[in-house]
Amino acid sequence: MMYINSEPYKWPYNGDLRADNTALMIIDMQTDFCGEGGYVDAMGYDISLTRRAIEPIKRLLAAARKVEGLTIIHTREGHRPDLSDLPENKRWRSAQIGAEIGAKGPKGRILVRGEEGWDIIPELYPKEGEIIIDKPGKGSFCATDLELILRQKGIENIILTGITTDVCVHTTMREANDRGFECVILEDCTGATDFGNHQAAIKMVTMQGGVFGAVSDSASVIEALEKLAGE
Ligand code: C5J
Repeated sequence: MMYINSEPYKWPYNGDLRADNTALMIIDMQTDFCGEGGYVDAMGYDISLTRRAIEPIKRLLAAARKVEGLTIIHTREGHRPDLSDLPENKRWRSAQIGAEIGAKGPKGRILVRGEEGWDIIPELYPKEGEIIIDKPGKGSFCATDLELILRQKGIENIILTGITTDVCVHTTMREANDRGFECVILEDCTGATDFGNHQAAIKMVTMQGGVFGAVSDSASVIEALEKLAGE
């Protein structure tokens, strides 16, 4: 049995934490969400709030890469260049706030696949063998093959990191929890466009005894990963 220190219960609930039944998910660490000239920057938000997750994820990813058999999954939110998978109300809303998805920005067309701003930041770029899920929405399960991959690999536990806490990370956590996956979100490996929303999103997870799973941090998970790696 192995547990990670977390709130409001020790994670995972059944102590069955193994490399081969666990996935680390790193959600949307793209220039568009945390880089200068990207989507979040264009909307006028303070990107230091999303960039706070970079260093803790970097340390976590280095530890995860040493664990043989652990699944590492990166996601990218974005749309086809012809915008055929962009709902009109999403385009309209982004235009209203001055960062129209599909329009040209300093880092290329905003949230369009293949553009500079859409890609994962160099500090956290996936290595060969790591899975990349390209998704058109907030949740990582919507219109993707994520669930098929997780079931094929026998994944039961998901460690959630990335940005933004209250939007794509939370939506993915809710989708995963409803499907029976045992989730933990790492407070220092996430960030939102508003710090109060980040805190609220983290607190929400802990309600009702852990309604969507548990909350932990990078140090606690790294300790467990080091044990799994036999260090
Ligand atoms: C948003 C995300 N905020 N990755 N996407 O639109 O959270």
